[in-house]
Amino acid sequence: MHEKLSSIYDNVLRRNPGETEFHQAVREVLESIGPVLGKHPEYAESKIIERICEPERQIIFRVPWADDRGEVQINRGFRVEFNGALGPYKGGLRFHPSVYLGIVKFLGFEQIFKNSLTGLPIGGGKGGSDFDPKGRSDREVMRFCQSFMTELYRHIGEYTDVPAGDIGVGGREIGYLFGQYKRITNRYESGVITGKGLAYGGAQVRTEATGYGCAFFVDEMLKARGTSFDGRRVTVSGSGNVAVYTIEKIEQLGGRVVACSDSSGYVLDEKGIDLDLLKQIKQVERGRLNVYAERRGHNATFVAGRNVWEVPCEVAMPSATQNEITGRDAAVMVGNGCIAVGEGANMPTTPEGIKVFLEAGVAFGPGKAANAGGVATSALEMQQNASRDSWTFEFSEHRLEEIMRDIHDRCLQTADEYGMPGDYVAGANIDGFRRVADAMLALGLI
Ligand code: NDP
Ligand code: 2IT
Repeated sequence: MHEKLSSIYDNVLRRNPGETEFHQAVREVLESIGPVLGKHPEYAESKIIERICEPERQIIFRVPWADDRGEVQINRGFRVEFNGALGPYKGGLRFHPSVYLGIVKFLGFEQIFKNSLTGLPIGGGKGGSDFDPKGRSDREVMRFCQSFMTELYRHIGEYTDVPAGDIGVGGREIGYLFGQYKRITNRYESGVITGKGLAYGGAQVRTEATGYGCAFFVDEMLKARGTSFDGRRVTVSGSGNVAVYTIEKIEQLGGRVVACSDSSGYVLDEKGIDLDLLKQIKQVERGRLNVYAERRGHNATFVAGRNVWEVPCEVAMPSATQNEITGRDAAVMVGNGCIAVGEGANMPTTPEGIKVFLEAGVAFGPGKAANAGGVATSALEMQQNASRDSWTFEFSEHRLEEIMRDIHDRCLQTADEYGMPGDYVAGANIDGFRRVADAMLALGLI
């Protein structure tokens, strides 16, 4: 790492003790942007990087609620408003027992550069709670969401901060959150949250956008190497929102997805995942993946407690959570003939894993580029809400495809410009950083 950046990184470690995921996300960006400082001394002079590493505002609050037995439960809520140079803070809410400040800050930090890469006017933020929705009734989830919003509402707004979903926060939760916001404020402020249902201000393609966008991004990487998804063997981790629509688009593009997972294990289905069955189990019944294998019969097997990356594949789409591909997993994947990786999840590959992929010449699409289709389509939802319009599915999907192609091309061009051809990690970090840095310079000492 560039000497100046290394001392900035040491300061980040000192100022944010114990927040290992945040450290990892910062390190990855700082390792890429050294060459930019050579070309732009004004960034270092005005301490842009030090400022970017310090969130503009961090909100932590108590979320009390009563479960179905009447017992009082207490969770912790977070919203980190990281950088508002490009637009209102924008980023999802994650409900998962592992959530703490270090996770929210890593996600918020990634979001700054991802949102910048979309080219749309959105700043970076993230939030969530250590609430675990698993096994909770709809009514419990509703009471939790209402209590969460009873504090959060005073910090957000169409022009201030616009949350959306992430792990554990899908259409059901967004509905309850928006309902409570509307009730407290007595405003039908559609643009305050994205991922809304189509019946009340949601946008076509937002549900599908992250997965579809990630498949489009990998399709572009494959095309850049003169090949395609056609006939390729693909594995996907997770079986939530991102995973399901990644599988759907890859099947449409001619690929065959043979495995997907959840935190209990993975399912192997050599004939290709039956998407209707997967959606029924995961989206309607909110069930576990072993049920998929039971109902699919002899075509599929469920492998409990093991890692989906042991299944040989040509293309891998990690779509579950952070640090799910280690250096060892990556080496196994490369050994099995993996030629491309598209990160649907945020930071799913460890630094050691990224190194293995890049050294092996794998086409590696980092999350902040490859999964930007979700937040980009959220920005399109904000645009439709602001103009009280709604676009067709076809038009919205076409916009998403254009945005993903544009991000892909800019990552490649930027990597070329800095003498690192084919390195999408460097391309994404540098291009995302430059736009935020230029806006911050123009806005004075903010
Ligand atoms: P969902 O809650 O819909 O699905 C998450 C999936 O990942 C589930 O299958 C879940 O399994 C699995 N998973 C979650 N945590 C773990 C864990 N600690 N270990 C193993 N498996 C786990 O979330 P999304 O699909 O929305 O999000 C998936 C990833 O994509 C996240 O990294 C998120 O930040 C990222 N992302 C999401 C976007 C969106 O628009 N939703 C946009 C861009 C990125 P189980 O049910 O067993 O826990
Ligand atoms: O990580 C992400 O980009 C998201 N969870 C989506 C954020 C958004 O505001 O749509």
